[in-house]
Amino acid sequence: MKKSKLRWLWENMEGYRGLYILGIFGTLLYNVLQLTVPFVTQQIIDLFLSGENAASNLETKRSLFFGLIAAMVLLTLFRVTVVYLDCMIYEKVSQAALYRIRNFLYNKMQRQDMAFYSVYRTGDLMTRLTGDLDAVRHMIAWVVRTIIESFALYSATMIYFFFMNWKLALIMLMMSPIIFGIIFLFKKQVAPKHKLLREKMATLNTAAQENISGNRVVKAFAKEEHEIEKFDQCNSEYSKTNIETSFVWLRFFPFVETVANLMPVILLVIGGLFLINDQLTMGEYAAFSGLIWAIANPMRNMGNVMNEFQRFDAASAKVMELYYAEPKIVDLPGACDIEGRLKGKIEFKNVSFRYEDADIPVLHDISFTAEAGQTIAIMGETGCGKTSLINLIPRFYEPTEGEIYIDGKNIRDYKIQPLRKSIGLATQDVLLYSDTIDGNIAYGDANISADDVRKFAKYSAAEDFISKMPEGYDTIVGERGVGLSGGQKQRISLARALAIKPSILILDDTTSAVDLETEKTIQEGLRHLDFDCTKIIIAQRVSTTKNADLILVLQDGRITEAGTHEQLLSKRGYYYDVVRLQTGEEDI
Ligand code: DUT
Ligand code: MG
Repeated sequence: MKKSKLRWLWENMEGYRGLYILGIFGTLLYNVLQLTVPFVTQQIIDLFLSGENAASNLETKRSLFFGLIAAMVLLTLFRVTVVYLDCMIYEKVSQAALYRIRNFLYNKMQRQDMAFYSVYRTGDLMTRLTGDLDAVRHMIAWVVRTIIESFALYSATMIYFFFMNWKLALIMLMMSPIIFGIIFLFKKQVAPKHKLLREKMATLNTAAQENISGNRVVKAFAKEEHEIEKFDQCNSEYSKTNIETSFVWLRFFPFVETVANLMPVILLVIGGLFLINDQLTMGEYAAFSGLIWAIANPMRNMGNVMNEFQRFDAASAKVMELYYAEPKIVDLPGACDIEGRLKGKIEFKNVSFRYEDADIPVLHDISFTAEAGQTIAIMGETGCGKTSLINLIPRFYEPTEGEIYIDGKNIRDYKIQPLRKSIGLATQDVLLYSDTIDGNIAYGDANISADDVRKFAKYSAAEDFISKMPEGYDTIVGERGVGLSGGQKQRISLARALAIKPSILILDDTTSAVDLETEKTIQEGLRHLDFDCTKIIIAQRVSTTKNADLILVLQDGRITEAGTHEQLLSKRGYYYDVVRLQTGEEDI
């Protein structure tokens, strides 16, 4: 993980490194070419304007005079061309690196564990993919370029100055350490500000994102004003931090500016003395004076460069954290593929589970067996650990103790992807994509035919309401299934789980929002599927559970009752009470 940020950037320029180096040479070149005009001007002044033989030179060396002017024009044109091509190179390389990093990050995020998503806020992840990445691009395209530019200009000019008059050049050079000292102090003060600024930006994005996706809740509670205020708070803090960050430079700016502005004054005084004492020609003085900006401007730029560099530093730390994040749940060495279909026998052996951030386990010593093709119902009050239990089967989380076997093999010994592809899961919190209903049902297997889509919709008792919609299966459902009722969404999510013809079907409260009649149709559909599968159904209704081969009652993360409907009734425990409550009968 502790790789230097610049090295990381360099690695991501793969395929474009040669071009980038060419770009850097281009920058060096066009900055050295900045000297052309002053250099030629110096020659012209000394030879043809102010030198001793100026008048006769103009007569005898006329062609040199025009040659110098032509060289000046041509070199200037050449310089402009180099600048133009150079800009294109920086743009191309930075975009290419950005493209690569962005894809890589997205890929990384897709492969993270469920636990990852409970740690990182969506707004923060979005910031990494947008604002932070932009700061990274800016580093490649602008910061590096400006540093090279300043360095090239400054050094070339200094070398030229030394050749013309080393004493005067040395005096000019002595101002530089002062600037470096100031910039160093500035860096120390501004770095933490940029880190803070980056955090504020993520907070702001999180606030906006949560509000957009949660706007229904906001409306339901009429909390618009409150949310606007909350956002305003984040916004003003972001804005305040931005201003503070800019003000840091303002504190140092006067000193840098004073030093930069002193340069022409020093030149005027000391250069003037040199001129009077004949230690400097008029042409040389003009060259010094014409190029003094090439010494002063790089100094002025340093503040800006340092600011942007610190922005890159804060942003790239965030991007790299994601770049090098590794999911904890991965294929074990030697994990095997799944040939053909799984039979679907599931065994839990003394499984306990605790969430990483929690102190106490949510599941204790869970053991049960589901034979291939059986239906297992899980019942229990809210928060007792039902969803946590089923999340262990596709390895969304790993048990802290105990093992889970499918078809007699530890699930850790299967490769994750084929394992998950064998499991059809309809989650408790239904999420549909903004796509057609057909597209949503066929999500797990894009190749299934329209007839099959219809068939699975029938199993899920969704056919009726879908065909009544204006555009049937081509109706586009909004983000998260806007435009559908809760029960309709659940049925589409069930059809989606069925459409991959899974060996194991897991339904997490999937019929909680449908009426009893529809539920009966779904039960009927599930009994007559045209493929074999083991079903694990979490449900609160006795009408769903009573036909199961095995009913598990979960209380506080422990199985307290297990058996068939009849067996559990005769136990007269929790299940018996639930049945009495739901049927309204005093005695069964
Ligand atoms: N829990 C966590 N972290 C999570 C999810 C759940 O700590 O990411 C806790 C909350 C709860 C316990 O685990 O105390 C069991 O949650 P689960 O979602 O498994 O409960 P459930 O039986 O599915 O409840 P419900 O019927 O409300 O869906
Ligand atoms: Mg649940």
